[in-house]
Amino acid sequence: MIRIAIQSKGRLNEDSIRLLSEAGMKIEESRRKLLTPAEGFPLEVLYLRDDDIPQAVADGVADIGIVGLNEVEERDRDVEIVRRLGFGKCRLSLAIPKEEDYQGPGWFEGKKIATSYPGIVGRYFREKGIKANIETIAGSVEIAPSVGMADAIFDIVSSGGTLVSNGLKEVEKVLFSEAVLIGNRSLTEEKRGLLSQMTFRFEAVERSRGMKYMLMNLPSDKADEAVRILPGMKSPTILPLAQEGWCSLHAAVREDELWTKIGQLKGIGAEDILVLSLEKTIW
Ligand code: PRT
Ligand code: ZN
Repeated sequence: MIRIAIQSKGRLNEDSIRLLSEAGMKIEESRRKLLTPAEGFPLEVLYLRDDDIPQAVADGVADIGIVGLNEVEERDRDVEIVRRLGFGKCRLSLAIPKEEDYQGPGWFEGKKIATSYPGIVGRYFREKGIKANIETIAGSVEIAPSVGMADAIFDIVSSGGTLVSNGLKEVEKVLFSEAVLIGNRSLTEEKRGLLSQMTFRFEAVERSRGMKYMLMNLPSDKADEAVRILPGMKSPTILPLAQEGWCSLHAAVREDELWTKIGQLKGIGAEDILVLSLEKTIW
């Protein structure tokens, strides 16, 4: 049995549960307690606030966890970052009132910076040799400059909309973050084995994201050209059809290239093109 800590509610909760479920580890949400067993894998799920997840994993209260890299860096606990998970993407940035003239990080010398991430921004200023006053506040950081609590802020930015609506501009991007899978450093042999089975499944899920499976009929003498258009995982599968001179071609394609590839394949005579969603890709 391995225990994973995930965010109990908030931005990472849904995507964490979806990832587990797509990897064959279903959590019965209706029977949800602080600690809930998953179906389909020897896994139990511990629901915590994201702030507490790095420490829970470092102390072994949970064996592994899913949390923003920003929280891992801020808490500075000794945990292993097993892999990036590709969701919850954001950045931690310094922002100042938009009318200020900004020439570089020297602007922050002697200034007051409001943030919920004093650890990360403190390290940044130390590395740059800048002395700034860091004011730790728990929430609504973005309003601090307009109410006179601070000269600037250091906060999470995603679209940038919150900064704009508070009259601020982003001037330094300090950390790029996303959800990461973290692990305790002294897992037993058994738990290491379970973790590697989990990461194998996560890889398969991630690899299939944004991929489609295509089937089509093609004149057999165009098969070589089609192979050049569709490199696929090794190469496309080509099967003869009952009708003389025709074949069926199967291949996995990246979704962002789908329409270009379809255009090229139609151009060499492909017909009856089917596009299916791809659930898992195991290599
Ligand atoms: O209750 P708990 O402590 O568990 O949750 P929380 O309130 O501390 O965190 P939560 O659920 O808001 O965020 C969890 C994690 O999601 C963060 O630690 C980040 O790793 C990640 N994440 C991704 C974000 C955002 N995007 C995000 N946009 N976290 C917060 N924001 C906020 C940000 O604070 C700011 O107020 O969104 C606003 C900025 O968004 P834009 O789009 O206007 O720039
Ligand atoms: Zn939090």
